[in-house]
Order: sequence, then structure tokens, then C-alpha cells
Amino acid sequence: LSPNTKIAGVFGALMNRGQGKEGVRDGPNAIREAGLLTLLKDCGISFRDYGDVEIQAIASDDPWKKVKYSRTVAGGCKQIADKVQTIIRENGVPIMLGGDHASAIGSISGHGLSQLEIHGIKDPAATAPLAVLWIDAHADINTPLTTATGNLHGCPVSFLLKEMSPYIPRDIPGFEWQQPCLTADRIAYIGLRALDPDELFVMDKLKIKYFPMQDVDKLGVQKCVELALQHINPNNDLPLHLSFDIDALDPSVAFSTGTPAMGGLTLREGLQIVEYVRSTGQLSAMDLVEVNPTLGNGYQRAKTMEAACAIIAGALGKPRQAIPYKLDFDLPRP
Ligand code: B3U
Ligand code: MN
Ligand code: MN
Repeated sequence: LSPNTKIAGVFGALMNRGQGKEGVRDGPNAIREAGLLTLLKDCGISFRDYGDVEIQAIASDDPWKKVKYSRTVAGGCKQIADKVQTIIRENGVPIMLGGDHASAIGSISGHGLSQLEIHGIKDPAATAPLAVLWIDAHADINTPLTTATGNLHGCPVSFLLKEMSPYIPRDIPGFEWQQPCLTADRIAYIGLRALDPDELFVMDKLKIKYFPMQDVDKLGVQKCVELALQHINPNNDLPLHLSFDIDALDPSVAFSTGTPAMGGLTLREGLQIVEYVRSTGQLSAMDLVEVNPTLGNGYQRAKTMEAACAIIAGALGKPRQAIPYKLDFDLPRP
């Protein structure tokens, strides 16, 4: 939160129709119950809780080809985009608690529209001055025509990229409001390890920068995040959107998520990423998604919530060694 006047605008996105496990709508409140807001407060991080974006279930929402619940997901994403714009207008840094990752169509579209507004760009189809760092086991770049599962949480990036618009059907119900706001050189990934072959094809074709787990092992996570940000934000002058899928973390620390994938980031690597992002001073919005408190046992649930809170707090400036001491603090004297 670079300019001191900005405060974190936390909100829940109760999106659960981008995939099949409905309990992900309980993610935001589980993260709050695990003490996120107290943790931020103890660290001196100013925030406001903007409450939840409820997703209206559309009664007749039959599949469009394979794609499930497009009207419900698209309508929810529109509400999320509006919420993000409101928070940014109030000089906040939106922190979206998810909810499944389809919600990022909303948060990033809203962030893009806000940046156009800030720069006085009238054309809503213009490319937004914005860079996106996507931390995930998955690339979420399937199209409505390539998705094998029909789950929209596996598709958000294809909706957001200009280069992908020829491959996105215009008649997919509900998405009439949505326009791609990013180019492929403004997004990078870290943590990948469970891509579909079509996704890898698209990423290579569009020359998207990505650091799968092999690269994290070879280069170290610090180098990966430096190179990723250098690529998407070479002058460090663009606002950054950090989209963090909790399944990027290894299931040993974040089991309570719909599609865990073995061999993921340690919590330390996750923290190193968000702390580096924070150090750029450019963090302008963040998603922490795919937390599903109905999955796993009590221990796994508690670990996942703790990890989610730590990742958010780290991105907002919580130092790892201790919560900060007050400037007027002194040791008690006998
Ligand atoms: N690529 C698969 C699986 C998946 C994507 N995102 C998650 N899982 N979390 C799909 O459904 O498109
Ligand atoms: Mn994801
Ligand atoms: Mn994922």
C-alpha cells in the first residue's frame, strides 16, 4: 500500500459456480473467522471490510455447450467488478476473498476499468495500464471451447486477454458486459504444475511468461518473482494485480481447496512472493481465492486458513519476524 492514504478494502466474493464444490462460498467468512482482520489490525495495516458480494443464482442457467452456469458466474463477476471500482474510487486497495477463481474475471475487469477511469481513458475497450501476477497450480486459460470440465474457474485468463478474444464466443450467455482489458505481455504466472495441453499451447503461442514449479526449484522463488515482474512491469510504473490461488501452495499447508495439486509452493515461498510484490510499492488489488473450508479435516482447514491470512497480511506489509512494535514502545522498567 504505497501511498499512505490507501487502505485495504477487504470484501468476500461468494462465487461458487465456477466449479463444482459449493463450499468455496464459505471461504471468505472462514478467512475472517480465522482472524484476518485482527491480524491486519495488530500489524497496523489499515483496512475497511466492505462485506460480501452475494452471487445471485440464476434459476434457469443451462450449460452453454460444455460451460456450466455462465449466467450466474458472469452476473456475479459484474457485481464483483462494480465492487472493485467502488473500492478503488474510495482510494482503497481491493482485497477479494474467494470464492472460486472465476471471480477474477470480475476483479481484474473492475481493476482495468478503474485504471482507465483514473487515466481519463474513455474507451472501455482500451488496454488498461495494469499488470497481473497470477500465482496458481493451474493456468486458468482454457476457453469456453477448449475446457474439458466446463468449469469457468479454469477459464478466467482467456476472458481477460485481448489476444484471446477471437477464441471467445460472443454468444456465451451473461458475459455481454465483459471486455478483455489485458495484453499477454502484462501477465505472468508462478507455481504452475497442472496444465491442460491446450493451455500450454496458448501460453507458448502468446509468449506468456510463466514459471512452473521446475523453475521455482531451479532458480529459486525470488528470481522467479523478479523475472516475472521485470517482464510484465519493466519500469515498475504499472499498478499490479496479484491474483493468488491458494492451490498454488502445497496441499501440506493448503489442503482445503477444490483441486489441490501435489508438489506446490511452500508457505515460505508464497510469503517470499507476496513480500516482494509488496516491496515494489505497486500492489493495487489482490485476490485470494479457492479457499474451501468444507474440505479436509479440522487440522487441514486450520492450516489452510492460517496460510490464507499470512499470504494476505504479507502482501499488505506484515513482516515475518514479528508484528511491528509501536513507535512509543519501551521496555518495562523495574
Ligand atoms: N484445467 C482444469 C482444472 C482446473 C483449473 N483450475 C482449477 N482446476 N482449479 C479446468 O477445469 O479447466
Ligand atoms: Mn486458479
Ligand atoms: Mn488453481
